[in-house]
Amino acid sequence: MLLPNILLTGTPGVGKTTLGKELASRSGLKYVNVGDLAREGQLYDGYDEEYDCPILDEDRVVDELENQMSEGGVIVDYHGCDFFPERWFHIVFVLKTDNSVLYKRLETRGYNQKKLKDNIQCEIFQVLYEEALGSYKEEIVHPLPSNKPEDLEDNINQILKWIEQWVKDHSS
Ligand code: DAT
Repeated sequence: MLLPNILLTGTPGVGKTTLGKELASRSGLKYVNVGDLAREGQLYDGYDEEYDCPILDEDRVVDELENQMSEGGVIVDYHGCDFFPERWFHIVFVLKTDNSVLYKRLETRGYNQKKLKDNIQCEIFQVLYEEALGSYKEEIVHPLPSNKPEDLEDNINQILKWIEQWVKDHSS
């Protein structure tokens, strides 16, 4: 059976991991967290002193994922999306969270003032939404509200329906 690949993107803290894991368990699709994958495989290319974090080796991440992406049925979670091959994804969801809600979530994570400010600005300026629109066909990029538990439930149900329809359309 052919299965679609789904990209979940958005500013850190918007709820990609929460949605991705729940969606994987309810749909049977595989969940890949690119941050975890990079950490496990040390897929880094230097260190960013300003942001105090390792720099992702994007080419090695793409190589690492290529086989399973061509098989299909993968949910990818990452706060960036312009370096993945466009052909990988059948649909792209950009999660969005109100600033005050996002601020509290990131504060709870213990982010310092600079990291908090940068990420809130990233959300205000819709950086990831613009990046997704610049990297994929507009008609496959969908914003999703991600403020409260009901949003999570709605998003899951909506995506499950989309997967079901996609599978029907691609079975012959
Ligand atoms: P991300 O993977 O985008 O960094 P996350 O899934 O780790 O985000 O979520 C960050 C926090 O927000 C976490 O404590 C769970 C919570 N959260 C996620 N989606 C939510 C929703 N729809 N309603 C309420 N809380 C949510």
